[in-house]
Amino acid sequence: MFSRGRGRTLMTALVLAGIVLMLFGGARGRPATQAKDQGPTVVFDMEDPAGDDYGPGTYTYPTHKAFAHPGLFDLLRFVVSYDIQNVYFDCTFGEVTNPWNSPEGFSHQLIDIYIDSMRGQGATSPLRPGPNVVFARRFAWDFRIKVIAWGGSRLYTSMDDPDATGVHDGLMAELLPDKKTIRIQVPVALIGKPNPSWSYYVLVGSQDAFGRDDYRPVMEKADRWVFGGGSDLDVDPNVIDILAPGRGLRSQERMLASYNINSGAFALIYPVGKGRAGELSLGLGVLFLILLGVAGFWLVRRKISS
Ligand SMILES: [Ca+2]
Ligand SMILES: [Ca+2]
Repeated sequence: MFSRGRGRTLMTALVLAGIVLMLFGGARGRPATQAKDQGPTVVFDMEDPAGDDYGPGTYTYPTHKAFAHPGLFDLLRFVVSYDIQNVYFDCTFGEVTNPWNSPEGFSHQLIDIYIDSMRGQGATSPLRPGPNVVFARRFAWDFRIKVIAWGGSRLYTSMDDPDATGVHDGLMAELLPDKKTIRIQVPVALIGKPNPSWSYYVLVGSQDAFGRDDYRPVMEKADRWVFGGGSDLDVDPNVIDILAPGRGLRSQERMLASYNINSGAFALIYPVGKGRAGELSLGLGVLFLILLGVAGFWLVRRKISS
């Protein structure tokens, strides 16, 4: 039994709730935390499921004994923080070993971080062939930080040519004292202070000096130095783990399985971060407004029939 005035008040409240939901709803990732004891300020912190170091769900490790350590390519957590001088990207793995004695303390991981820091510009393909993925057009990347051992870590921008040498000065990769976290530090002067609106693609591959852009290939059958469980046609992603939610339309498994052998289309992947939250809450807000329309229609009909 709505009076006209009460109905209008209700509609106004619902419209306002819809707008609030679109603007602020569905936030993902943890909010920025305050700096503790002069330590770096954390701007992004996300866990990745354990045990998903299998690409789209089928990949298996190479058979050489150097790879007989479960968790080498299993990303567990990704944290972005900064202080006055540097931005720190901390990638925690299930296991880190250093059988070939790199000075950085790890031998296996290739961590490829593509950052969308500027809306409306950037690139949707990787800088060079290697990972066999493409990035979502709405989240085109602006910076790429490639992390490998033996002094090979580099910073690139989406303006770089594929054969660009990248920036090495000021970058440092190291294994933190927990022996499971690889940290790459990049001067703030090079990429700016990380903003909570940044989105991240974090790809984990296996460092292979003979692979394209240092990515160890995934084949149909695993061998001493190649992963198995993929395809011998060079379309399947050479990515073993990516930072992604454990379920849903944009889970790792769904995204990395989205390539097409017949057409040659690479897997399409989406980033994580606050930017994605805006997209999700927009979806929720639109759904809310549709429900609002239905409710309004019902109220009007009641009024006409009474
Ligand atoms: Ca993982
Ligand atoms: Ca993952």
